[in-house]
Formats: sequence, C-alpha cells, structure tokens
Amino acid sequence: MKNLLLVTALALAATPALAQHAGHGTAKPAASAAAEPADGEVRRIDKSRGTVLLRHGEIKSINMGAMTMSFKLKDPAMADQLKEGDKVKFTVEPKGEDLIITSIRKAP
Ligand SMILES: [Cu+2]
Repeated sequence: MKNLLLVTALALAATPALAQHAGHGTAKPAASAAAEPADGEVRRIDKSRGTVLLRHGEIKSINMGAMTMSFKLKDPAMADQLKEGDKVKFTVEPKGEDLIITSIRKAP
C-alpha cells in the first residue's frame, strides 16, 4: 500500500514537465511541397491522346509513391519536346479523376 502511494505521487509530480512541451507549433509553408518537381523517365508517348507513360519516383505533392503510370498532358504539345527514355522533372495536379502534368522538362 505504501508503494502504491509513492508511485502515484511520482506520476503526479512528472505531469507538469510533460505539459511544457505543448504550444510550439511551427507553421510549414504548404506551397513549397506542391511546387517541388518529381523525377521520372519517359516510357511511352501517345501524341494522339496527349498522354505519357512515366516511370516516376515519389510525388510528394499528391502523396504518391514510385510507380509506372500514364499521365495526361495539360497541353498535348508538351510531348513534342520529349522522347522515350528521357529523364524528366515534372509537376502534376489532380483534375477530376485525372492527374494532369502541368510542367515537364528534361532533367539536367
Ligand atoms: Cu503514380
């Protein structure tokens, strides 16, 4: 019985120390993550449909892991500067059910 009282007293004594860590929220600039381009490699280009099949790395702005998938180009003319096998940097935006590539360029 004596030990139980001691444990309770220690727990109560420790509580204020934990509470001191509250209230240090740091606001992150949300725009920086969205604007960061993802890495990809062009696997196939379909000019008639305005789509590209990309093998891509993580896309932080839309919370997507690495995979190979097809994207619609915002402007089909964007495909003119690309060829299969190109390493690219690109940004995507969700639009309805699709993911649209809003910018794509050859990686340096
Ligand atoms: Cu994907």
